[in-house]
Amino acid sequence: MPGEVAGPLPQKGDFSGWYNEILWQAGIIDNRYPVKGLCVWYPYGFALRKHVYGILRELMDRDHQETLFPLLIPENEFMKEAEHIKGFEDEVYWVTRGGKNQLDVPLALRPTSETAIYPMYALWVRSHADLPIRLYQIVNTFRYETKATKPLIRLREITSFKEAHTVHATWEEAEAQAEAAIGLYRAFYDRLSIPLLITRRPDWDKFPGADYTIAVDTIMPDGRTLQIGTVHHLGDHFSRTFGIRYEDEKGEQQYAFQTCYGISERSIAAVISVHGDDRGLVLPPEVAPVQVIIVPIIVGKRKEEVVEAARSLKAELVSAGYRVEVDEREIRPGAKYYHWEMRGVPIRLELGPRDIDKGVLTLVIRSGDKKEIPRKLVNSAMKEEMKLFTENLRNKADSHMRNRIKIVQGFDEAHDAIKNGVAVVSWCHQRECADILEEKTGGSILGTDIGGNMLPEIPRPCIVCGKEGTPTLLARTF
Ligand code: 5CA
Ligand code: ZN
Repeated sequence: MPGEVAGPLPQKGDFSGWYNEILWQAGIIDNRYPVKGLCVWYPYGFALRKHVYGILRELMDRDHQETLFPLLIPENEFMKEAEHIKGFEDEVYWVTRGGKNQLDVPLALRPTSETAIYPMYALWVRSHADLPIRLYQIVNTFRYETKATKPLIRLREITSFKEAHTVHATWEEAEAQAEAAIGLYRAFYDRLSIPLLITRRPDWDKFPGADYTIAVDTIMPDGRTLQIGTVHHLGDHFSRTFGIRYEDEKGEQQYAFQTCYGISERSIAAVISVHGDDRGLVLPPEVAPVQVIIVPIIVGKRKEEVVEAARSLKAELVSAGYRVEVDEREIRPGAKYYHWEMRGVPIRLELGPRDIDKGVLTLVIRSGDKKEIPRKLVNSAMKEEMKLFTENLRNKADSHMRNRIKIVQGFDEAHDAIKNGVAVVSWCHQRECADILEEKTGGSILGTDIGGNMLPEIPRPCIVCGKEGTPTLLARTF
């Protein structure tokens, strides 16, 4: 079970050690499944996933519909879009046998679902009145990743792939949808108090088959960036290969325009990594599986009375809508504190005989602050404390990120800046300059700034060739 024979958690400064250990010690996932790149969700991790994806569903459901397509894609459909195949062919798992029989048509395990969904869209779309279509699904996808796999970050089975696929009458409407999708991802990550960098990917690094790709990244504790979502304008590339056509108002056949956008359990990796500390997880209250842990301080004869008081406190908070547990185990309070801090519980309430006599509770925030509150006011105190806690998380994460973004002029300065964060350079959008820039600094181009990254928009000479450039983000990436 999680946390059993746990050694001390490495300091967060040793991010890689900390990350690998915390996933297990906090009961998020077990990485010991006997297939590389596949992980098992512990129940506590699964509960965290449920709350995070609950937010995502709530946002999507406002103007999308949830759906479910098959996992298997016939080879002939998968092979239709040339760019798309080129992008994915080295990463696809193939099912080639059913029992002892060789299959006539090999079946791909979806690495993403364009080629599963679009043949059906070709059947569904008939007239302009059928548009727009905005569907999404949350499924597992499979990618035979060749770089080192990492739990929640680079998986071969992505268990929590939210992919949206939309169809529109015009290029402009698809563009507006891509904008709306970025807004949606902003809202999602804002609820998780995760600050974002939003960039337009260089043309040669866009999604295979897209007109352009917008990426959202965040900065991890070791200064590397993690791409935690992408939005793609697909133009009419896929509609032409799959024959997704509609009759316009004049009765003429037109190819549709499409977008797709995706988020994976990297969103959960970001929550864990950005907010966690040396003592374990620090979870935003909205997604914490346990929001309040009640620890009865049991001394001597009044044990039953204290446990009773703790249970009725729990009942009151549960009926007010909070997720609450009482830790009644026969172990030292210190061991309980350690256990729940590791799991990121935002608020701890301690309750002993003296507190009962005084009509108070001892409240300890996950950040460490401790205070006494009147027992009677516990409900409103929870609400207030969780709000404050969330604001503090957000402010801390924001300022942390801001401090890690540096506007730089030369290669050496860029090289230094990306040791612990993101360098902003001016770049002219030419491939040759990008190659030189990446080689001289050891960084990768995330993309060009598209606003919202708190950067001044001043055209300056390209750091490589001196022609006019635009602000571009450079980092070491996951
Ligand atoms: N069809 C499009 C949009 S749904 C698509 O597949 N886009 S993607 O390839 O960019 O994937 C979407 C997001 O999934 C990425 O931004 C990244 O955050 C995440 N992702 C990609 N590969 C993996 C992986 N191997 N493990 C975990 N997450 C991944
Ligand atoms: Zn240049």
